[in-house]
Amino acid sequence: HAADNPYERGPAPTQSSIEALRGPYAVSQTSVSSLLVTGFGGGTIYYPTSTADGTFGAVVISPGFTAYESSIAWLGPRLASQGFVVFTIDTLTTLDQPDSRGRQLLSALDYLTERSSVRGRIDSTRLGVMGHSMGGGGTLEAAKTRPSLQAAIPLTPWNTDKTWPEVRTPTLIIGADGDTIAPVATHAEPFYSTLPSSLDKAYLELNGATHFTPNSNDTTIAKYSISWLKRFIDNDTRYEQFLCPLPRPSLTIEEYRGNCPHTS
Ligand code: 9J3
Ligand code: ZN
Repeated sequence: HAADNPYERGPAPTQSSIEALRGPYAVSQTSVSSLLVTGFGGGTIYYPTSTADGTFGAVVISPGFTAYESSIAWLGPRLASQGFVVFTIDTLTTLDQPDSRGRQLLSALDYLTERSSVRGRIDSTRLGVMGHSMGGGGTLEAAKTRPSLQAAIPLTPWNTDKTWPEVRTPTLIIGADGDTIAPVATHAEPFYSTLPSSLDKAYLELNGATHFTPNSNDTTIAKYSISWLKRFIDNDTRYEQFLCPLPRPSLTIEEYRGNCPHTS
């Protein structure tokens, strides 16, 4: 319980609590104008309304090529209501490439923890990154640059760099079996395989899914993202039960790879 882990937040999880459209925390939001920040394109911060439970870990999420914050907005309240501060961002231009998106994720994290109106609600030692497509490629870039990050979740990631042995951040890569824009055979799968074998890492391939599945509310993406963020940003071992033993193939899971039990 909380006496053993000062970072755990919220009640003991169940299958239904991680699948629910909303978690236990009521969520507020505030928008960040692109005119008032540098290094990224502004966005929306979703955060637990109450301050009664102390500080929370935080996650920044980047959209993909040609896309806006709106394309990943569903993740804001869905993750924040489980007990995280979540910042969905716009990029400087919609054409920015993964390396730029990686730098923008880090600029947004720095804004969030150092200057934003919710900075006092965040534990700046417990941070993560996520992103869709080129934003997922940027997620890997951000983790490579800043090994102090606690969790990374690339969603149907796209990158020309196919090898990620430098990453030290626990990483859950989510691919889609029907992705023809970032096919898993040339993107998500080699990204996963080239992460260090000693790293806490996992590969979830969605069944019956496309490149754009991460752009709509999706319970499989949500439940494993929540579990990964809780396990590695909050050190909350109550969520290990959803990650190990490895989930079996199902109607929504084509394949799941990983190393269990987790070590960090
Ligand atoms: O962010 C993405 O959707 C990347 C896939 C893409 O459109 O690449 C084309 C260069
Ligand atoms: Zn590489």
